[in-house]
Amino acid sequence: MGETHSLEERFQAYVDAENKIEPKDWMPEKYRKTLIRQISQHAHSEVVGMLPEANWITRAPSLRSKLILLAKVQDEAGHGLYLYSAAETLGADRQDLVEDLLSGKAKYSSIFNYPTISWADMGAVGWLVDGAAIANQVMLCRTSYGPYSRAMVRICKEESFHQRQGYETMMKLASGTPEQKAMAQDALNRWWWPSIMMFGPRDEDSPNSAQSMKWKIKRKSNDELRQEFIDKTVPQAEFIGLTIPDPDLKWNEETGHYDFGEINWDEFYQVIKGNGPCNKQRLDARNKAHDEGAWVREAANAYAEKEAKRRKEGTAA
Ligand code: FAQ
Repeated sequence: MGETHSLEERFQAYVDAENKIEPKDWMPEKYRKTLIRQISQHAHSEVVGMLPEANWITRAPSLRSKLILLAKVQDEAGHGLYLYSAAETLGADRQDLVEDLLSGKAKYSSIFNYPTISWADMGAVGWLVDGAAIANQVMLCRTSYGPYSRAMVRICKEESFHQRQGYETMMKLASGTPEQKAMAQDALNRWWWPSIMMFGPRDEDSPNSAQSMKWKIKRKSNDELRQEFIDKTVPQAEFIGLTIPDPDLKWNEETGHYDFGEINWDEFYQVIKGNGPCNKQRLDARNKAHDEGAWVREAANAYAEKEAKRRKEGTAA
């Protein structure tokens, strides 16, 4: 017991000195579990996050926008793959993680349980959802676990391209016909509150934050990141002539931040419990894709076995 205590102390001192923890380093079991939980939820979010946008690929209004959207959705798949690999370095089995997603046991970001009903939603998702994701992920580039932090560096570069393409779409619509501008405003009205919920519960209601901050898995709290995102996004909305749907939103000279209205936490908890507008649809779509992809996994396994056998025979000869 005494020895475990001193190992934990040494671990904390190592983290405090800004060293990265690598897969083969000793780590407290709870550190490992917390990371597997967070990284796998993040991976699931990237994978489920492809669905709301994939919905618009066939209906993108130009070849240019179709190409961009297709590339963006493909990037999200890549992010999911890096993140599952990062979780594997902690000893997690990818198949177990995927099964937990498909059965509805695992969480993924609340934001992907809202519908994308107009083309302007592609703008709002890129601008707001990727914008919120970047705020969170720039902080995670400095997370204490090496493989996660390195995956985040590349992911952030791609997300910032996504954010810009979303903002460009919103800018175009907002400076278009009155109907287009109304479409952009409607998308902002529907995506604003779910986007600021993405950062998770208020700090005082966040059970994992204190320990994750101590271990430097998280470098900034949920509320700090939410405030950063709001402060950055409000002027962007003003610049393109759109209105944030929050009557309580007001610049506060004293704090140097925007004050904002009350978030509907009941809605947030309903969505993460599985009762959001699209939770069922999203899980059904993932299960269908998984079932329809069975032949690809079988073929890849058969090929790997054949190659291994060939190599073995080659070495024997
Ligand atoms: N949705 O104690 P905390 C993207 C859960 S970006 C669902 O504060 P923590 C890119 C939380 O897991 C989106 N559940 O938790 C993209 C915990 O549940 P548990 C993904 C949420 O971990 C863009 C409970 O509530 N980004 O995919 C949410 O310290 C466009 C208590 O919360 C990441 O995952 C939520 N919004 O802080 C893709 C970033 N918030 O496990 C496609 C990495 C909280 O105890 C298109 N994750 N919960 O049962 C993180 O930074 C953290 O996990 C937080 C939550 C900040 C999300």
